[in-house]
Amino acid sequence: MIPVTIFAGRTVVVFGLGSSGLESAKALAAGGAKVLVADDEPQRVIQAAANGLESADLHALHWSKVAALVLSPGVPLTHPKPHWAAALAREHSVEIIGDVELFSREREIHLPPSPLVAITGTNGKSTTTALTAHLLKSAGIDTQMGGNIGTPVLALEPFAPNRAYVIEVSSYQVDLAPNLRPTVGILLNISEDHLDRHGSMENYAALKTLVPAQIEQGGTAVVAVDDQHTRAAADRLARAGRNVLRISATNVLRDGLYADGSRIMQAANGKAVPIAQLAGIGSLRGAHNAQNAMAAIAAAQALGLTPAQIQKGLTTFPGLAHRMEEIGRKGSVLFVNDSKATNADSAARALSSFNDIFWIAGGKPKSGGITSLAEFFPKIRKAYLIGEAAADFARTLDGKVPYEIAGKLSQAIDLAVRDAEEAPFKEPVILLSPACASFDQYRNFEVRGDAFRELVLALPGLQPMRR
Ligand code: UMA
Ligand code: ADP
Repeated sequence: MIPVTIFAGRTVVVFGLGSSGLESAKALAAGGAKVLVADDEPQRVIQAAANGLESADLHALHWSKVAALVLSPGVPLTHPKPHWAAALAREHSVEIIGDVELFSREREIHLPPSPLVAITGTNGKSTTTALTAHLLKSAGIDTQMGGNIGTPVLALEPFAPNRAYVIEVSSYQVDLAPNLRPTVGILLNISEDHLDRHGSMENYAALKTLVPAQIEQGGTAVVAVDDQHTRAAADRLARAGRNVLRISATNVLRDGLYADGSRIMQAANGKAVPIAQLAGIGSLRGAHNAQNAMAAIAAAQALGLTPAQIQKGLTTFPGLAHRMEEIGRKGSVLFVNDSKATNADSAARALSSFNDIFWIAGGKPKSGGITSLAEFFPKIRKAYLIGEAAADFARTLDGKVPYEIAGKLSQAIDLAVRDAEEAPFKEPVILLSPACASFDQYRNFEVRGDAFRELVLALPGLQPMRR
């Protein structure tokens, strides 16, 4: 845990007692603050009390004695309307911050500050965070990884000389972290998401842009310029004098990193040299992963890794579960778990990354269905449809792609194995990339992906992938 000392001797209210709130409360108490906690769920408050935390009725509180309100990222700050606890703090001019802000302020008083890589974007945050941490670790750097990816930042090991931190930050967390000053601030991409919480696309894009904008002196702002929002952001940051490193998975750049097939090129003044190779790295297939890989490479370079160290790290990256996760092979058939693809946009990434696909799709449908995926239909040898969306998906595929209504995942796998094993292709791929939420049959996408993995691993003759 990182004890938070900056509020020592003062009163801080922590609202929201999930993983990040509980950790904030403990870290503040360990650093000498008087901590009061609250949550809309009485059960959470009872649990916190059992952990020795003192609760408070925020309506009856002497707010003039409160130094800060630490809000959990899931609690609405501004939209659709400010949460009542945030409104109360504002009424009394008490600052509202999050756990990432506590982390950042604490980091700044431990000199010299530990290197910090902060990663945001609409998609690819977790993959880039895990890959960056993996590159640093495999080069022997003492590395801590956390944030939105799962481990609350204050649960990480305390600051120490030469200990590097790689954190994933969501837009909710950025909104509560006005002093995030990373050594490397990465912005991957911006597309429409979470507008209910930020009010407008402008607000959302502006928040995301704060991550590269707030780099510390001498730091590097890494921006993938593959969409209009991030391109505009990179130009603005460069005009404001930030040290911007552009990366692109889709275009040749004069300066920065870009992908040429599976080679990563480093360009300066229009001259480019290859600096890394993604060919044959199963966990980094696809243009989207080239974007993630370049961002991680840029961070690793900024932190002093050599090209050889970077290549070694890329080659050994196991990838994240449920995101184009290679489970194993049965003969020539490759099994891939992409359960995280809960919408058509995400499924498109996987469909674009493979050929000769035996596609397992369906679940709880999302609006728009799979009509947007038509460009990939020629690569799909057959589809196996599961869950509530099956009938709708069948209508879209009718006459274009052979399909069977499989109902359940186990049935879909059996049918797909039967077909793929008989198919004449070099590497048939049985791909679970549902383009649907999981809630009709599973608790969440992780449980769905775990079920797929277990069913596949139980197939006779299956060679599991080494991870
Ligand atoms: N709560 C209230 N009132 C509310 C809302 C929430 O009292 O109006 C309380 C709940 O009762 C609960 C607590 O707040 O006790 C939950 O807080 P939280 O939702 O902020 O969740 P944490 O457990 O603290 O997890 C948070 C992140 N959650 C969100 O941003 C929603 C986790 O990201 C993150 O991994 C964790 O901190 C550690 O940093 C999750 C996420 O879904 C994975 N993120 C979103 C995403 O990726 O799209 C942004
Ligand atoms: P996040 O943490 O931002 O949700 P993940 O790394 O968990 O992102 O990836 C989630 C899904 O987003 C992947 O399964 C893939 O479909 C898609 N994805 C991953 N990286 C990118 C990227 N750079 N651009 C667009 N989509 C991506």
